This record gives sequence, structure tokens and C-alpha cells, in this order.
Amino acid sequence: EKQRSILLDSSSRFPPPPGVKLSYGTSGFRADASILQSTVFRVGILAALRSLKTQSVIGLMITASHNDVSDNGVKIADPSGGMLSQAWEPFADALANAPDSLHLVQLVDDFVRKENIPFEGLESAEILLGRDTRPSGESLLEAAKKGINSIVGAVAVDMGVLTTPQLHWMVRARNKGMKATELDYFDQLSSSFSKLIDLIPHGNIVNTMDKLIVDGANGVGGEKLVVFKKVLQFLDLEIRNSGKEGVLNEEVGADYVQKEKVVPRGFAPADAGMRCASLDGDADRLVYFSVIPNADNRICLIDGDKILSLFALFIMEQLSILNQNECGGENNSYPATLGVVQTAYANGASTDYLKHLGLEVVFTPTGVKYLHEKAAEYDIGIYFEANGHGTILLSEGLLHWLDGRSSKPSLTSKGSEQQKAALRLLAVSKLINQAVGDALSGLLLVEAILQHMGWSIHRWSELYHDLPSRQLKVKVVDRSAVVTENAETVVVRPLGIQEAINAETAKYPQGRCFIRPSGTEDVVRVYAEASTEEAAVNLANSVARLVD
Ligand code: NG1
Ligand code: ZN
Repeated sequence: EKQRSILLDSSSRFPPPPGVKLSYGTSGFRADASILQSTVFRVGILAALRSLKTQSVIGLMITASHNDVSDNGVKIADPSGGMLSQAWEPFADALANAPDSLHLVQLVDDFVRKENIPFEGLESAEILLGRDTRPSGESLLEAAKKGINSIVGAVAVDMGVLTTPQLHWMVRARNKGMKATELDYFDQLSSSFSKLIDLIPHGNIVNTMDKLIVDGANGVGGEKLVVFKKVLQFLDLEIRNSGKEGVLNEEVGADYVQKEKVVPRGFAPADAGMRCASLDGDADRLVYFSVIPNADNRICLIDGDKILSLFALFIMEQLSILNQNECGGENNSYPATLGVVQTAYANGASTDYLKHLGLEVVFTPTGVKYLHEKAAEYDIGIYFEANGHGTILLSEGLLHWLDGRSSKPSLTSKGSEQQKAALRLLAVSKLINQAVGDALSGLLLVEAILQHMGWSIHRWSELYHDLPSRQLKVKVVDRSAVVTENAETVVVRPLGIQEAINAETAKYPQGRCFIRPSGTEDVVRVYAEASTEEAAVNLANSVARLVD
């Protein structure tokens, strides 16, 4: 009863914006920041209930990633550090759209009963809050606190300005009983990075490499990198667009660079030949690029697919060393399964390349929650979206076995190649964020592997050549009218449209094309690939006309 009146009272202070229907999409709720107070307040309630239900620490992140600075958004990190369980998304939608506080209290009441959420006011709940650098973040974070505080026993811990992956990492670490401050995060990343550098085979340290220039998207990633740089060894970093210079995501950042394939602000022809990287607005995406000399600001893009390919090569090398039989005798190898996960946006050339390496490549719909889930089925699962969001997951079983390999001299002689390979994979598991794609940790792994291989950005870029591709978006009244199947490669509704797409695609050598409704914007996206730039553009345009 007391709980009921607190909830009624506090929620009446956060009326929902009239005439807006929000849905918890691939990245939580996102909208213009001015209409989000009520939504964020309600997600605070949701996070508290999730914490009560799981009896674990939960995260709540306020960010709109690569979207405009005037937008914002909110999403929840589950106990593992991953995305909110999909089973709770319908409740999230219902809660966000409840017309008034009476309906809201009723919804909460029903849900608590249905989900058997312990709710005597005796249990405690803890929610870590983080936000990116958007100016609207501060007051939205207050709204989240109010939501959390309206659930008896729930405590909000304000972690301040963080990258999205930092918050996910902290939630995961806390639930494993580990320390989870930003300092702990930086410590773990920098020590595992140093470890990988220590383990570089002699002779490969050809390029105590030239510096890396990072575009921080004028957001939280750039800001954090400036701090991190001070404790980071073995890497010469220059950080641009770290926040002071310009507007968040405005002609800067990973999304801009990947979609437009031009240099971000702050970069110039004089940077040609340098190794450059771009983070997105909340630092969960990473792409690399180099500026093409005398080419009108065009770049040579190294996207998520190529980062995935680099990671896969390195992992395969370590697994193959581990499987070489040292004494020619008994075989102690661990039958580790390795799989890579992509979406339909992966460049066809990358998929061909990965398959030629002998890798198992599987596809899921867009949205990291799907990729992550799939990758977790392997001992080592590597997933990346072409836009640069991805990570590597390593199973507990494999880590345990590697621990044995690296420490028991009876299994591998000390200083042997096998021991080093085991130590490298263990370092990767500490460096790369196991909760979610993380641009900062991904960047360090890329840098460590390039040094390990002795590769320049050019050598890396030459692994394969991307097929020309084109992305368009078509504004539609109702994007839900488009229904897809088979990892979004086939349209099943509206009827007949897939046949029309097939007919268009067949006109182009190496043509591939698909459409899907966006999960974050009111648009239908068109992706086309073909043997030439012109063909890809034409194919995309003609299919976009089918959608219109
Ligand atoms: P939608 O709007 O559903 O295409 C976009 C990205 C996703 C993912 C989400 C979440 C593309 C084509 N789509 O989703 O990969 O990153 O945003 O931020 O890049
Ligand atoms: Zn992002």
C-alpha cells in the first residue's frame, strides 16, 4: 500500500508526452530528448524491478549513440552486462506508453504478480546509472533516479559520464563480485594490452608503430580516451574531436565515416597514409580508415567486417599453435568451436573471405542482441556489424582449459609456443569486452594484433577488397508493413516485392540487395551491392523506388 501511494505520487509528476508511442527497439527507447522525461523515469522503475527479479545489479544507460545531439535515449543492461532480456521488452513498451499513473501502477502490479517479483520491501535492488555527454543527460538521469527511488528498497548509484560499454562492463564486473570503477576498467584494459605486446614474437616489432589518430566523435569516447592515454603504454595516440572542438556526431564519428565514406571533421589531406580510427557517440562502435591522397576527402574504410577478419585471423593462429602437438605424443588439444556472426549488411567480399579461411559464418537479424546470443553458442564467437559494433566471446570452459595450459608446466613447457598462445587468448578475454561491443577495448586489440603481425593499415586493408555498396533510407508511413525473414534477406510482406527485388538484382553482376524496416528510425533501409560503384547505386535507387 505504501509502495502503491509512492508510485502513484511520483509517477503523476512524470506525465507521458501526448500522442507519442515509443517502443523498446534494438537500442532501447530513443527520441528527441525533450519528450523523454517520462520514459526515462519509467525505465528507472523497470530497472528496479529487473534488479529485484534477478537479485543482481542492473545498469541503466542514457544515450542516443550516433544520433543527433538533440536526441537522447535509455536502455537497460542485464546482470551479465548484456542487453535487457527480450522477454521483458513488451513490458517495457507497455510501461513507457501507459497513459497515466493509475494505469502505470496497475501495470506494475500485474507484472510483479505475473513474474513473481519479490516485492515485500525487504529485498534490495541496485542500479548503476550512466550517461553520455549529451546536455540533456543530466536532467534525464535525475528522472531515472526518481523512477528507481519510487520502488521501495531500490538504490540508484550515479556513475556519471561513461561510455555505454563501460557501464555494461561495470554491471558485469559487479555481478561477478569484482571491483568495477572506471579505474578498474582502465587497469584491466591496459594490463591485458601490455600483456599482448609482451607476447609479440621476436622480430615482429618492426613498427614500434607510428601513431594512431582517433576521431572521438566529439563525445564521451574521445573524452575518456584523453584520460586513458595517460596510463596507457606501448601506444602512441593522438586524439581529435574529443569534445571541445565541435558538436557531437556532427560530421564526425564512426557512423558518419562508415556511411559517407569521407574524412570526419578535423582530418585533412595531410593525414594521408596515417592510421586513423573513429568512435561513435557512445563509443560502442569502431571503424578504421586512412585518408586517400588527392581524392576529395575520400577515405579507404576499414569497417566492422574487416576488424572481424583481423580478429579471426589472430584467434585462428593461436588455436592452431595450441593444437600443434609438442611432443608428438598424446593429444591434449581442446576441441574449441570457433564461429563468426554477421548480418546481411556484411560486405559480401568479407563473407567470402571468412569462408575461404574455413570459418563457420552465420547470420542473424540486425541488432547486437541477436548477434551476441548467437556468438555465445561457440567456445569462441566473434561478431561484428559492418558499422563497427562487435566483440569476441570466450566460453568459461575454454578459459579454464587455457588457464591450465598456461600455468601447468606438465602440459606445456614454460615459454613454449603453446603456452604463449594460451596466454594470448587469456589476455584477449580480459581485453575485449565480454558484455558488449566496446570501441576502446576493440581499438586496443586491433593495435595489439597489428603489432603482433607487423602489419601496416594498408596490409590489413588488403586482406580483401570490399564490393561497392550503397545504403539508402526511404521514409514511409508505416515501416511495420515490411516484414522480413531469413536474417532479413527475404521480404515476405508486402507480397510480390521480393520477386521485384530479385528481378532488379539479377540485372547486375555480383548484385545483392535487401530491404528491412529500421529498428531505430521511421524508415525502410535499402542495401545494395554490385561489382561497380555505379551499379550498386543504380540497384539501390531502383529498389528504393519499389518501396516508395
Ligand atoms: P536500424 O535502425 O535498425 O538499422 C541501427 C544500425 C544497427 C544497430 C542499431 C542500434 C545499421 C544499418 N543499423 O539499426 O546496426 O547499430 O542502429 O544502434 O547500421
Ligand atoms: Zn553507439
